[in-house]
Formats: sequence, C-alpha cells, structure tokens
Amino acid sequence: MNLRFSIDEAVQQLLPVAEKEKIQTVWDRHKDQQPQCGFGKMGVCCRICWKGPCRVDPFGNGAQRGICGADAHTIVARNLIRGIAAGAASHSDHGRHIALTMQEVGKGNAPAYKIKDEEKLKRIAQRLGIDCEGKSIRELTKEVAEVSLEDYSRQDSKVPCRWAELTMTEERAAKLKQWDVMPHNIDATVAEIMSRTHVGCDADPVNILLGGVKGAVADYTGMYISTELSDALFGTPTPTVTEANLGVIREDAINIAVHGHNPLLSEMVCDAAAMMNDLAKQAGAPGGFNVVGVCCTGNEVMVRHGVPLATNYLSQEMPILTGALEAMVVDVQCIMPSLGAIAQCFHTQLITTMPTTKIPGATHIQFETETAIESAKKILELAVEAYQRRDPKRVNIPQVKEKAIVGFSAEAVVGALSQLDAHDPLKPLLDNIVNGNIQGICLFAGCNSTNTLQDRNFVELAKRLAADNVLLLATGCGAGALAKHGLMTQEATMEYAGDGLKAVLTAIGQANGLNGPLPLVLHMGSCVDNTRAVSVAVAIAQKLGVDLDRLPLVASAPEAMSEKAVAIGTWAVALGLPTHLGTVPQVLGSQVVTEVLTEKIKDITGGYFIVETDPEEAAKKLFAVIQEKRAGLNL
Ligand code: BF8
Ligand code: SF4
Repeated sequence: MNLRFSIDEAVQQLLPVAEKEKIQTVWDRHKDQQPQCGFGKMGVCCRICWKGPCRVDPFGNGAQRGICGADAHTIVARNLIRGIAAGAASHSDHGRHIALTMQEVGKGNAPAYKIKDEEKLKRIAQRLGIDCEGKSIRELTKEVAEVSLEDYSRQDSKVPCRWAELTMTEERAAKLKQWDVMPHNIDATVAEIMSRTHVGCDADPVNILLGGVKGAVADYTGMYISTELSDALFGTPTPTVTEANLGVIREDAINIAVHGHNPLLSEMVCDAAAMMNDLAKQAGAPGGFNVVGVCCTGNEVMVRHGVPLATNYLSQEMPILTGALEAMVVDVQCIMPSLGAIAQCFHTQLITTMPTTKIPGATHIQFETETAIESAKKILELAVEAYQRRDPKRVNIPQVKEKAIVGFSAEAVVGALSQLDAHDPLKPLLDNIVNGNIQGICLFAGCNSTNTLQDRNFVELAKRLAADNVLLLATGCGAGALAKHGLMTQEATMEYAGDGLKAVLTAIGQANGLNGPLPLVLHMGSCVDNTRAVSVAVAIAQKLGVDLDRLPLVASAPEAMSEKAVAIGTWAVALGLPTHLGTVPQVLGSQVVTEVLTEKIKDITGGYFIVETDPEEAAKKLFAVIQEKRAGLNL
C-alpha cells in the first residue's frame, strides 16, 4: 500500500503503524513541503548576502540578475560548490578525527584503541614514503597520523596533498595539477570555496566550478584518510556473512542501533556490548545486547565485524517505530533531527555523542578519545534502563531481513582473485574484462531521497546491469539498499547475473572455497570507502597502462541527496568516471553550469555527469558508455 514511498517491505509494514500512532515520518514531511520552490530546485535562489534573497527567473520573464548583478550562472555555480565544500568538510572532519585518534594511540594516550592491522599500517607508511626501518608500531602509528594530518595543514600551495597525489594514477595527478585543481591542504581548499563565493568574488561560472572540482578532490583526500587509517585501527574488512533489514532487531534482546558515520564510537559500542553481555541477560533479555547498524557507521561495523544492518538513510526512523529499540546512538552526519521527537513517542533513548551534533530530545553523552570505552558503557547502561520501559504491546518488528555477504575491501578483492592466480591476482579479472565475460564495472554509491521511491533505482539498475554482465560494487546507503533487497547473496548471482558474470563470480567463489559464486554486488563499505573502489580501479589502470577515464568503469548515485554525495560525484568525474545521478541536481537554472557538468568537463577530466531519473533508461545509458569505453580500448 505504501509502494509509492519505498520498495522496502519492512518500511511498508511500519508506515501504517506510524499513521495509527500519528507519528510523522520523512514521507509525511515531504508531502507537507509540496509544492517545493522551483527557484531553489533549479539552483537560482541566492541567499549569500543580506541584500537578498535574490532569485533569477530561469525562463527569462523576470529579473535576470540578483541585486549585486550576479546572473543565474554565477548563482548556480556558487550554490553548487558551497555544497561541495560542505561535503568535503564533513568527510575530511571524519578523517581528521580518525587521524588525531591515531596520533593519540601512537603517543599512548588512547587506551581503548590499538592498531588491529599492523600490516596495513606498514603498507600505508610505505605508500606515504615513511621509512619503516627499525621503527616500532607505536612510532609508525604516530608518524602515519602526523604525515596524514599534514594534508590538513600544509601551507606550501605547490606541494599537493599526499593522500591525493599518491593514490591516483600519475597521469591523473598530473592532469589535476595542470588544471590547478589538486589541493595542497584540505581545510584551505574548503575555506577557499567559502571565500571565493562570498558576495563580490568569483563571478565566472567555469572558474567557480573548477574551484568546486578542487574542493571535491579535497573531499576525496579526506575520505581516503578516513578509510585507510580506520582499517589500520579497526581491521581491514574481509568477507563475512550477516543480515540486513529491520528483521535483525530482536524481540529477546536489548537492541542498540549505531547510526552516523564515525567508527571511533560504533567500534567502542560493539566492544562494550561484547564485554557487558551478562548485564543485558541479568536485566531479563535472554538474547543479550544486539547491536545493529544504520547508515554509514552501520556499514563500517558491518563490513568489519558482520554487525547486521537495520536500515539505510531514508528509513532511519523505522527502527524506533519497531517499539523494540532501546537506544539509538548517533555520532555525525545524515542523522534526521526528527529522531528526537520520534524517540520520545517510545521508550527509545536517543543518545548524541559529538559536540557538533546535538538534537533536542536526546541525551548527550560526550565521546572523548581518552575515555571512549567508559562512554560506551554508559550508553549500554542507559539502554538497559530503557529496556525496563519497553512496552511489549507496542513491539512490532517486521520479520523482513536478507542474508548479505559483505566486507569486500580492495585487499579482500585482490585476496579472492589471488586464489585464481597467486602471482598476478589482477590478471584473471583483466582477462575476463578483455574476453567480455565482464563488460565493465559499476560502483553504486550515495543516498536515498524522498524524490525517488526508496531503494528502487538501486535495485532496478543493479539487476539490469548484472544481466548485462557488469561487475557491481557498492558503498554507503546504496550498499544498504542492495543488501536489504537480497542482492548481496550467492542466490542473487545465480538469479540475476548474465552468463559471463556468473561464470567469473563462480570461478572466484569456488577457488575461495565458497561452494558457489561471490555475491552479485560486492559491499565495499561506507561512503568514505568509495576510495576502496578507486584503489581497485587504479590498480587495473596501472596494469593496463592507461588512465582511469579509459576504463569501462562508471559510477552511479541513483538516489543522491546529500552535499557529501555532490562532493563524491564531482571527484568521481574529476577522476575520469562517467557518473550517473538518478535525482535531478539543483543546477538546471544555468545552461552554462549544466553543460559544463554534463559535457564540457569531459574535455578536461574524461568524466562527466549523466542525469537520468528512470532506472531502465539509466541502465541503457551506462551500458552504452561501457561499450564506448571498451571500443576505446579495442575490446
Ligand atoms: O555517507 S549515502 S545518506 S549515510 S551521505 Fe548519508 Fe548519503 Fe547515506 Fe553515509 Ni553517504
Ligand atoms: Fe542577491 Fe548578490 Fe546578495 Fe546573492 S550575493 S543575495 S545575488 S545581492
């Protein structure tokens, strides 16, 4: 009955509960906002100074310039790159938090944390040009953190961010430098976007957009730091079997959802839950503590530890509506402010943990690196307390969940391939791309949006591209969507993969003792983990001796919504990837900006945006691009 909002059956089961209890959900509020402002949707509303707001009539009937004289192109471009700056700030703040924690680990000041993957730490050190000879793990930890932090503090604008320059192909790095879009300092690049878009600065839309590309590469840099340092601290993901969707919430357990992005907190909650399980049993919950994930921190603990995923972004209110969630613990980003009010309708404790993310109605337990485990324990005690208030009559857990095989870091992918060719692991993958068993690769990333039917674009596109023998990778809420709908299983491979893809996934799966194929979609992790896909792509490009824009590789954010997604999409384009958006970006008010993003930027980076809201059409377009790239390689 609620198919017009979401194809997720668990959501469909809970929406009538919300209606009955008179609880507003994201979809009700979306309806209340209709009709939404057409100027805003087209990006031609400017609120940069207090002479405004100004708006430009995109159809030429009304004002064509704001009060200061900015035209639609300037206004649209400025609005867009301010979004990129916010995205870059979010991802790189996350990276900074991890790097600072790692520095404390190196100094011996963070007892709850340690380096779980020493080999990865050494690989990172080598990549960063750090001499490992004779150094202890403690010393290396500190040095890796400090060299990474230099990407936030370097003042010499001629020296590029190391985490950007050293993680892409040489040709790509040279190209970005040539166009002056290679950042030297993440923070300075974000600040530069804010300053160049102040009233009366940059008015040239192309120059503004190039500033945005630089911001997006800064975003990439911060994301890379987040992923790689998290792997060293918490372990590099390896394939693991788990489950996804609201059915992972258990009636017999004290359920705690970790929500947000930063694994520094969610890792501690998982550790504390394991340590304190008896406390939950003593409180009358035979199932003990049950930690489940929401959004990207959910993905982080899912790919590293197999923690089940309750849901993705758009349905984040639903775990509370089950009436069986004792605590929702949040850190930063993509946390709906509505959770405060909804939690108050139930016994659920909403717990905020970061000084920059407080929500009315929540209990705040400040999270500090030095006392991390104590905070996690306090959180669990609050959950136990809340459990005493759970009303069994209001428990309504949709029995909907799917198995999901997750945890495909770049290392795990190469590891799986090495079972086919230990000396040259990438060879079997390349051979199968060359012989056409695999036509190309698509990375699914990004959010959910109320502007689409939740999860539908991901699921439709994935099924269609798989049938066309496209290898599928996924991160973020895209991965959440595909996991919830059972596409991260061996059965999905048997059902939906084209013959060539099925044969390759089966050969790899068999060689790895899986007694069947790899799952249809490989879950690489959270949004920051899009960099894992880049590292696989860079390895392929280097082996073929070509740059990234020559590969039959595309990205798709079919339900994009957040500023972080704008930043990611833009760096994907900067790296040379044709990048699909299934929601309409707020740029259509400027023909110049629209043309640059969908066509002209191709001449600079080889990448460009493809906007297509219909998943069937999008699949056709992406497949056509893959064919064009194959032809370019004489395949
Ligand atoms: O960083 S995919 S809705 S949760 S922004 Fe947010 Fe979008 Fe989800 Fe993760 Ni990414
Ligand atoms: Fe209007 Fe210009 Fe101020 Fe924007 S910066 S609000 S266009 S006067």
